[in-house]
Amino acid sequence: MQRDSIYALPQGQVVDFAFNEAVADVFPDMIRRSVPGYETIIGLLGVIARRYAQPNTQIYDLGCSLGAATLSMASQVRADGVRFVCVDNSVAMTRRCEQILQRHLPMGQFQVECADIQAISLEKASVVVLNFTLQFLKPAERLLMLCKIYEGLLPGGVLILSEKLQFADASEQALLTDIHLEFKRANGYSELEISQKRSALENVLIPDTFEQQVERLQAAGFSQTVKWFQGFNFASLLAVKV
Ligand code: GEK
Repeated sequence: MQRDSIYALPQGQVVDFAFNEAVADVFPDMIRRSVPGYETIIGLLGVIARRYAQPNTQIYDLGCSLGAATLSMASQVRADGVRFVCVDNSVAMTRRCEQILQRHLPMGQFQVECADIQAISLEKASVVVLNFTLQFLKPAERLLMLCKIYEGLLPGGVLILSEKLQFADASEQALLTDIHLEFKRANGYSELEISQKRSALENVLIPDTFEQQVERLQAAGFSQTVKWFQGFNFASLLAVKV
């Protein structure tokens, strides 16, 4: 695994974060050292998919990056005739994702598409994963995305939605941000790396509160929403289409 040192040297002007070749090269290390609980979420969402995957349906991994969620689900799902559809709009990610999945899954069991997740249509979906992806869409476009997912899900289907959270209560926000900073320091990031990455993400990753997430899921049609994981200011929700 290549170590992430993208923000280790001072950058005159920090430009907006992009999922380019340099990021794709170090992505597994970057996300593991930046998102508390990432590896646990990846492992456990496979178990959730195992519970909800229906035979002869599709499982969508939206904003798949290198396909970690798909690999976890593929190792757990027992239902027959399930196909994985992995979508990401970064060609650097989808090229690598395709190669990784080819090594682990039979051809015909998966498809990797380089596309904006807002432009695809979902069909016969029993499980949809948005693992830290919705937060990169413009806030005004997020509800429409969830409505589209709801429409594409079969009855009994589920959405697994993981997001960085912000908190309406200022002291809760300060406390969890502070612990998250310590998590990054504990994982070897310097103060310079932390502050340059923060600037790069400022206009790109816009977090919502848990309450906003639940309201939006309900507005999209999901009648049951459960928070099944939280690590500091990062959480994962399960939304069920009854
Ligand atoms: C994982 N789910 O390892 N359309 C398609 N892809 C997008 C869009 C969009 N509109 N916006 C962002 N992306 C992965 C981790 S990373 C999370 C997901 C992070 C893609 C983007 O290219 C990137 O690969 C992914 O969403 C977000 O479980 O880096 O914090």
